[in-house]
Amino acid sequence: MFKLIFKQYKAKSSSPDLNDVLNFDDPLRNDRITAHRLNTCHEENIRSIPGLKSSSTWQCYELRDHPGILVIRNPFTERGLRYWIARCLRDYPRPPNIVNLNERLFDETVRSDWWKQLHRCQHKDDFQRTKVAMRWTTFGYHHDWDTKHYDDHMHSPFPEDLSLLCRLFSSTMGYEDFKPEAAIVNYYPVGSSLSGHVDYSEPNQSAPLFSFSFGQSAIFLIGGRSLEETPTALLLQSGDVLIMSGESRLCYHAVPRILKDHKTVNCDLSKEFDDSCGGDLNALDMDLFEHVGNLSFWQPFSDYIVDSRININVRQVLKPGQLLLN
Ligand SMILES: O=C(O)CCC(=O)C(=O)O
Repeated sequence: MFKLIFKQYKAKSSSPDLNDVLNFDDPLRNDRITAHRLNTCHEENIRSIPGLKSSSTWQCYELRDHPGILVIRNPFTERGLRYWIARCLRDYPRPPNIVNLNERLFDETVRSDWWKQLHRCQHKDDFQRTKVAMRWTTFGYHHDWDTKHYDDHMHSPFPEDLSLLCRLFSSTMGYEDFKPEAAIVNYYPVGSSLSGHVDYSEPNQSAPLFSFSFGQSAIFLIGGRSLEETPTALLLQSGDVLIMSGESRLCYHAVPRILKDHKTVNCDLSKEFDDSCGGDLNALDMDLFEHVGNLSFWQPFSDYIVDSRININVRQVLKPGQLLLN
């Protein structure tokens, strides 16, 4: 059943039927979604990270048929969204992080600074080829796509800003001990997809998985422990935070379709008040946080997400008390 529904949403010939896709903009009209209470005593911590709206405005939902699947509908300010998009495009795909770019197709200059070299492309075709070639970057423990194992020797530092963001969300969800140890940033040009899979490479399979969506929206399928079970389709929009926890942590999931429906906000935010600016200014790259408010700086990032989605997928790898993998 999972594969059939995946194919239906992926089919390029038709525009997808969104009638059965759960939309968190109109959640409580649907009896498959319930409101989920957050641990709001963390407001002070939330204010410590610039780019997040006050937690009193956050809307969190749980899926009735998939206990443990939680969605926080975009808790980011416009500047916050821009910051994370820029981090994913400009900074995260650089060494020592690993990227998918094939060494037979791209030389070292592109593989080590894709975003910079992309904007040096002289020809439109070259630009497009280089743009859509970037599909993932990994950091922390690097996922080995062949063996599906992590290795103590395949590890790069986990960025402090993303670590703080994840620890904030995990404590808000009641997972005080969550440790962000591995991340995959997935880049999805419109027309691409990710087929059904279960994330079982982590020795720690009881810690939740945090997934942040930016740019264009996606249809996300969440199924059960077997491919026989009928999945539920959700609409993930820019800024949404999806948490796979509890019994849903080891369920099949997929992204059959990227929709081109998200309009980017291109006003100049440089003079605008960001309600979270009082935060701990060392937590983020504050130069970048400042610069994304400037229209000419923001424009290339905005152009990228006009036809692309970015997903940051963060996992804990080690079990509590475990120091090494091998
Ligand atoms: O893009 C997404 O929303 C999901 C990504 C995912 O499932 C993965 O990286 O394992």
